[in-house]
Amino acid sequence: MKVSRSLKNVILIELFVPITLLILGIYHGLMQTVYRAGVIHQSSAVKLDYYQGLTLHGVINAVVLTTFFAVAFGHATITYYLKKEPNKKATWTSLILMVTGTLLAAYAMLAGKASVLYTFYPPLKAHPLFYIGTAMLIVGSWVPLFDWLNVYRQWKRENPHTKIPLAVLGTLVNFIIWFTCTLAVAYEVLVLLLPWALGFKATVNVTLARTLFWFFGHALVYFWLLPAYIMFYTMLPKIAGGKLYSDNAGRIALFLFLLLSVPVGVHHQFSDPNISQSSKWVSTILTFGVAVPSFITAFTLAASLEYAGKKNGAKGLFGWMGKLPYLDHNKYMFGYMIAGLILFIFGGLTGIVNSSYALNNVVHNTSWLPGHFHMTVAGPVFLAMIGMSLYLLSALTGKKIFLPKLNVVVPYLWMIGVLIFSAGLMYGGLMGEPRRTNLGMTYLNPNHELYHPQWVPSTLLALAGGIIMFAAGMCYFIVFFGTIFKKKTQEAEVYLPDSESYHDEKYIPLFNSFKPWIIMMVIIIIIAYVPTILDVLRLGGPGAPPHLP
Ligand code: HAS
Ligand code: CU
Repeated sequence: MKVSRSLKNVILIELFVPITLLILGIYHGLMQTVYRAGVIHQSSAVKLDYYQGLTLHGVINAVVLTTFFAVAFGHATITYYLKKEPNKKATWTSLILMVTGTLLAAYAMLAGKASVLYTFYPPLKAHPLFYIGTAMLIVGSWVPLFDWLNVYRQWKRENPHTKIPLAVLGTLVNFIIWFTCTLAVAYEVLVLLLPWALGFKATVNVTLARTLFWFFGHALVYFWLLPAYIMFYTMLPKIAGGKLYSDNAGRIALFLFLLLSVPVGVHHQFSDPNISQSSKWVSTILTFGVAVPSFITAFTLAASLEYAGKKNGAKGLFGWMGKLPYLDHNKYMFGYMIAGLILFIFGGLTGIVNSSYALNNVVHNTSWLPGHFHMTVAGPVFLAMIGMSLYLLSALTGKKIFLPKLNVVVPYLWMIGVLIFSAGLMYGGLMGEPRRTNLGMTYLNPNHELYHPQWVPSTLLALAGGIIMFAAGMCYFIVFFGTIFKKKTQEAEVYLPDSESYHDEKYIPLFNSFKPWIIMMVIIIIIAYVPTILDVLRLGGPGAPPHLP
């Protein structure tokens, strides 16, 4: 379908800005592995501090790229499936807020005044522009939700008994989760951190800030994941040559995410002293609950792919795995999705280890954690996002993909890199290797009294994986920017592959309405979070002394 010039430009800018910044983000990812392995002493390579580089890496890759992409992809799904465009003023207002916010935060980080990592825990203090920039990025991403809801209501009036298209349901669920969870981080930033950074307040309640952050922070990971899930449900079966095994399974999974994404944040605070054990236990149980929609997804997608493989001529129990279009460069989105899914099997399993209250003691704050989250956010999320960015770029500009045969191997190269990288980090983590620590300077220096030889092989393994990931990243940039410079050779229009469903499932009102689910979501959040906040307020939190940087 054709889209207006204005919407096309908004989406293209929302893809171009974060992918360009990603060059910096990926570079700092490589440098992390280099410094941690002690191969190069940081100050000899660039003047950036270790934590400054890590902040740039985390904020650009995990916050900027994901937020911009979610908005751009949301515009595409709403427009394509509801056949109505979002409001022009709203799309531009959102874009301007997000770009300005990103530039302010980027200034603070590049100037070395906000080396607080993407979690910005106090008592680490950033320059006020970092907080203002982040708040603008978030508010900018709220604007489309309210506009899309208008478009949706209008569509619903015209189509009262039609199923909400799955991709639209997913987009709206995702942004409702996002709006709910970002209220807490907005409060943290505007009421606790900004007045403290500006010098109006002498101290800050550290535990309260962390609790508000994680109210946001866990839901954030599903805000990253759901655009990928939308692609897996609606596009993957079709591209593989089959059908979606169950459309209702997709609806149930998405609504379960709406219920359970927010109230589980305390599983990041199992080691925080000011939260009671009962709140932590509730968080473990609810986290096991939020893994259920991912299990539903795993089985539904496997069934859909099995059907596709068999339609492509596969025989036997596992023959379907060999009859999928892994290296078909015309169907490159398949590779970007399947490589992510394979990584997510391991990302999901390690997540369940993390969420088990007792086991968490073994892995918390070790390098096991970045091992886990590179197989989630740098797995299905990242691959789906960069693959779809390329797809939308090509569709909206009418240009063919540059070097398609290189493009089709990028996701597999990335997958191999992440598997090696994460294996190294997790192996080290189980031997106590800390995360967020520049090991190279002390622990991996044989002449230093803190020398830890057991972390040498693990950090070298992570380095090897990091180099492969970097190489895959560079190949992607060549394809993405090469495509921009190609000549237009086809109609510029958006087409999103839309899988038919295998079963003829009836219209079920409960799976086509948001209200009952939103009410349940609020109730579960209250049950999980009121006792937690009371714990934090009752047991107090150490205030940060004013002189800390
Ligand atoms: Fe996590 C920490 C628990 C999912 C990201 N997580 C993190 C952090 C990040 C992150 C960034 O409970 C670090 C935060 C920080 O900086 O401190 N996580 C979980 C659990 C899940 C989970 C239970 N995490 C994610 C996702 C992320 C993400 C998704 C990003 C997008 N995580 C934790 C916990 C911590 C944590 C604790 C805190 C630990 C600590 O101590 O600090 C679950 O949602 C996972 C469920 C997933 C599955 C897998 C389903 C498999 C699928 C693939 C099927 C494959 C097919 C292909 C069909 C059950 C869908 C087959 C075809 C072939 C051909 C083979
Ligand atoms: Cu979490």
